[in-house]
Amino acid sequence: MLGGKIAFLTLCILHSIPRVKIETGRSGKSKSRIRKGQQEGTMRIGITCYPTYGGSGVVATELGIELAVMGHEVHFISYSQPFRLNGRDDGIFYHEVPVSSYPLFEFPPYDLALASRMAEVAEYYSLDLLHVHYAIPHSVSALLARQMLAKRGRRLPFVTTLHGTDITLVGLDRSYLPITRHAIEESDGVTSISNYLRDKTIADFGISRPIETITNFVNCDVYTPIKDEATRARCRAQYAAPEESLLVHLSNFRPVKRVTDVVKIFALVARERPAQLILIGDGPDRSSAEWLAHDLGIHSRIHFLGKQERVSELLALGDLLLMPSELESFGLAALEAMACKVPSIATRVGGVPELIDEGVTGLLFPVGDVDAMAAGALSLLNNPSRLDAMREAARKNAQKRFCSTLVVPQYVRYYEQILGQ
Ligand code: GMT
Repeated sequence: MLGGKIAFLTLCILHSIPRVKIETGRSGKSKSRIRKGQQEGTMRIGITCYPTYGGSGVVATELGIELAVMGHEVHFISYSQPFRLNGRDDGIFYHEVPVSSYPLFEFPPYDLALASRMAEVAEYYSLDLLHVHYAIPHSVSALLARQMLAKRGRRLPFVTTLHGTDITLVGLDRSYLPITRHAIEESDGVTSISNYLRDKTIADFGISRPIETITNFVNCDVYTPIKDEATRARCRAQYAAPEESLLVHLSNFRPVKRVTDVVKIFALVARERPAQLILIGDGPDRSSAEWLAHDLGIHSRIHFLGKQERVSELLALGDLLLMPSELESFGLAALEAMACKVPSIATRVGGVPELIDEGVTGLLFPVGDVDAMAAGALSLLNNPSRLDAMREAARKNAQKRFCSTLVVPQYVRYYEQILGQ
């Protein structure tokens, strides 16, 4: 249904596992929400990211939450509170970066305000290091903050994590390339969310320093299939009749996501079998997608849900995720779906083949080949035993390779290595 249907999820709480839970992770450290002062061996980490909708902000926020659960103290420094932070998590602090405008400033210098705030927060809260997500302009601001504190005899190393468009689009703009390359070279540590992005950064920017791949991750307790079939059926019924297939898409609706391809693929699927589509997210291409849905006469079968907080609960309702992106350095949405036992119909681009095991946890196609993607989706939907096998494999792959309990300790070890240098 078009027109910003409000998700029913408050009425349909599926598997309300608290995001921050009490357990012992693989790192062996206590994961208690109750913090009585800082534990020995823990760090004070400043995290900067884009706080709005977007994969890098999601990863940075989830990382901060997981680090805090492990006993580290986490300070988010950004122009607004990251959207997945609810402000109640213990061990997490948020510092807003005020950017004052002045008639002379046609472009208020956020990167400078950020550098100042980073240096202040690092000093006032005795941060051990900064971790910036998305190179531009965060790594440049961190570099300035490090220099400011060095003058005062204080060490403030910083780690830059590359996410994708900071390299593939923005960083390759001639006006940004030299400063981005400089900040990457000068970072105390650099990580990339896939080998694809690591290799591309080294090749396109002529980087000589090592870049460590630490993949994106998912909290496998939050992103989890609905165990109880009756609950799943009840919640699914809000969107699809029992005999209908339910396809899902999750993105920020930027052109790179090719959301109109999602609608075209769905139209071809819906021509062959009863089906519904859930679109989660919002962004510049939403109205073109809505227009196309009307034009193709399938708008009544498409649920535009807009931005949602509890995406795990929606993903878990789907049979398949559609991710026909022009490029994905990783494809976090596909991982989140996988963890919910939902395989993907995706494009064979960037880092996606590192995430999706072709034919096992999803199907991959050339960009723009909507006919092939629709045929691929139908081949699975028409073959329930194959789809079931793929669903099982998707969840297993997420658990085996991408759970936060496996990946977050890699960041911790990386920080320790940087601090020990
Ligand atoms: O393209 C986006 O969705 C935004 C961008 C971001 O940095 O917010 O996403 C990139 O980072 C995500 C998290 O690491 C990855 O999962 C996406 O694949 C990547 N997007 C692209 O490479 C186009």
